[in-house]
Amino acid sequence: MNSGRQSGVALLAILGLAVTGTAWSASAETLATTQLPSGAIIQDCADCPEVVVIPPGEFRMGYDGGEEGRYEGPERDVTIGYAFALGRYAITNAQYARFIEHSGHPTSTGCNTWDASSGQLGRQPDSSWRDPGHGRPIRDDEPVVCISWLDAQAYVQWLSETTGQHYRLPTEAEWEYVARNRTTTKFPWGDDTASACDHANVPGTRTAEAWGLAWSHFDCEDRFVGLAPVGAFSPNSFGVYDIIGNAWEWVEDCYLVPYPDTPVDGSAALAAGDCDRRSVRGGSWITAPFRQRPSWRGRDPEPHLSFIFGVRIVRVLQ
Ligand SMILES: [Ca+2]
Ligand SMILES: [Ca+2]
Repeated sequence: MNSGRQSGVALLAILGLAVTGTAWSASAETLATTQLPSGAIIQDCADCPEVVVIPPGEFRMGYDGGEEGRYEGPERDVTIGYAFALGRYAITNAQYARFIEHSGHPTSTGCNTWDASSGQLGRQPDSSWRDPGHGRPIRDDEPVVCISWLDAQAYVQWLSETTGQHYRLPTEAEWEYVARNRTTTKFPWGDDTASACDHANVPGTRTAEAWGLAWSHFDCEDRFVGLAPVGAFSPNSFGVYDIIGNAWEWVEDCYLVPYPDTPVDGSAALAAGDCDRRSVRGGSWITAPFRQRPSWRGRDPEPHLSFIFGVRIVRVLQ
């Protein structure tokens, strides 16, 4: 993370200001957050997650190819007619620990982790975000994992209450709009797979060898075998880090297949009654290449805990 700039950002945030890394700060106090430029960073308290202003825009969402039983379409044009602010990074262990400490929210246990002794994925009764099966202690600056969609909802509710701002999960459309990085290529960096290890924490040759992966990986030598600290790779064109790879990110929508005709305005698709499964996006440090594409959709029940599932948040601008 860019620690040298963080203190300045936090200081200005305390004063109710928002800044980008460059020229602008002096006039910020006179602007409403809805008027902030694309790329501006907002931080509502010194320990709060940084969010980046994302401009309105249009994009082609979905994909009409894909895996059998995992349809990503139909492709459709989506117009997001509003600016919003998206987490610059995934929520970290330090940020989640602060939430647990101050909210009294219980720690969910029984996370699905990798059992090294059996070489299998399985539910470990004592496993939780504090011990997600990394084989080492967790780091403050890496994404929190082993949190459920329900935990993620509790987090944004608490953050909203403590800051007086409106935080929520991203919608699938908002998430994919940013993840596509203004491109129509297979990956946000282009179509090639050989350079993937330069752009995101995805499984390369080192991870495949260390974990004995039974599925495909990228043919490049990866810097991180396992979860990486947030911000270890370059941001995308919106100023957002790690949206592809590292940890999957829960989103607001119910997992509906195929996509319903509406909404196509950036809002979340929701089920009429209870939702069986929620969408989760973006792949992880151990996910096969095809599932690291921006349009690919994971799906799991709301209470599900996984050692590769975390969350990124949205702050509504007002
Ligand atoms: Ca890696
Ligand atoms: Ca991610």
